[in-house]
Amino acid sequence: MLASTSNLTSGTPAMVLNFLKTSYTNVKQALTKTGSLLGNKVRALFQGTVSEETLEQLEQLLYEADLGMSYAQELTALVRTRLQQNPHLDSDALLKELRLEICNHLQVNTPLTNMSTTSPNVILVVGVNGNGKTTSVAKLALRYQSAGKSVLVAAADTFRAAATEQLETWAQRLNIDIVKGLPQSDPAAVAFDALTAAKARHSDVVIIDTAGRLHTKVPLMQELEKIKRTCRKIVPDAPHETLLVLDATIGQNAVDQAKIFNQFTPLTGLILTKLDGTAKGGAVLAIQRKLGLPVKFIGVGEGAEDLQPFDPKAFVDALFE
Ligand SMILES: Nc1nc2c(ncn2[C@@H]2O[C@H](COP(=O)(O)OP(=O)(O)OP(=O)(O)O)[C@@H](O)[C@H]2O)c(=O)[nH]1
Ligand SMILES: [Mg+2]
Repeated sequence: MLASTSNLTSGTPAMVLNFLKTSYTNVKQALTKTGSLLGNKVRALFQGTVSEETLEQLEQLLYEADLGMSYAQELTALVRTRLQQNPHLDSDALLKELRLEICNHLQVNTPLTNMSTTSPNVILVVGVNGNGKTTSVAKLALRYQSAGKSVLVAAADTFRAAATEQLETWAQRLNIDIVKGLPQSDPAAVAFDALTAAKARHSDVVIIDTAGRLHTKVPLMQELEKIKRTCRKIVPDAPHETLLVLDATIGQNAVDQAKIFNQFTPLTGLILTKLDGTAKGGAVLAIQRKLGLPVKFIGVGEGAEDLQPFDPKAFVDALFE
């Protein structure tokens, strides 16, 4: 059952440089493309005399940026209060207030900062169909490999034969170890084999890809806990991270998905993908505000290097510039 492409190497300097780029060029380009940059819109609103109607328009603007109804109301209420306290506040001062308020609720939390050196660190990647799980597994693998860690990926999406092939192609391209199972075999068994192999090979990180599952299908959701229990037979404190991959272009639906996944299997964080697409950006903020789950990475393209650590301040600055 084991398949391996060994001979681990670090990423090329160019890849490493890409990772170190903290500028949010891609995100900003995307937000510009979708007309989501809010700064100038807010400035235009607050140019003249501010009335209750202006505040309603602000709320509408925030809502349309995918921040969700309650968060849009909450932020508008804050602006209303600030204006009551100081009616002469100009639009830039209001934007600053908004940025500060939003940043206060955003957590910075990078996975595996305290990596175990005695056992493999295990990252379980979950989510509904087509959100970008497999691609994110490959992107994460490259990230850790580029940081000098030995990585093994587990193709625990045994539901579709093509899924294993997809991860295998990535593993070959990135020169990363892979453990896979037979089609339709138990995904927990693949995880078991992967952790066993990782322990034997002294791998630093194991990243487990799972099949896409609808959050409304209870047996599929319960399968995730089985995978976790099985992992613990090999590495007692595994998985160290359970990351939910969410498609940022689906707006408020992503909030519902995260809520239900978290109920079935505790999540440690989120990867938001497709922020280079039609995402409006506000969903990132709404999810953190509502669920308190840290966004750990954002996906900004289909390439292996298109994964950036989420930098809340840079993101909010880009959105409200
Ligand atoms: N533009 C863009 N496309 C992405 C991103 N992440 C993933 N994709 C694309 O989204 C599609 C689905 O990605 P997968 O990684 O196969 O998604 P998945 O969640 O593994 O899908 P299932 O295994 O079928 O549930 C692919 O075409 C990816 O290239 C991203 O950040 N940006
Ligand atoms: Mg997949």
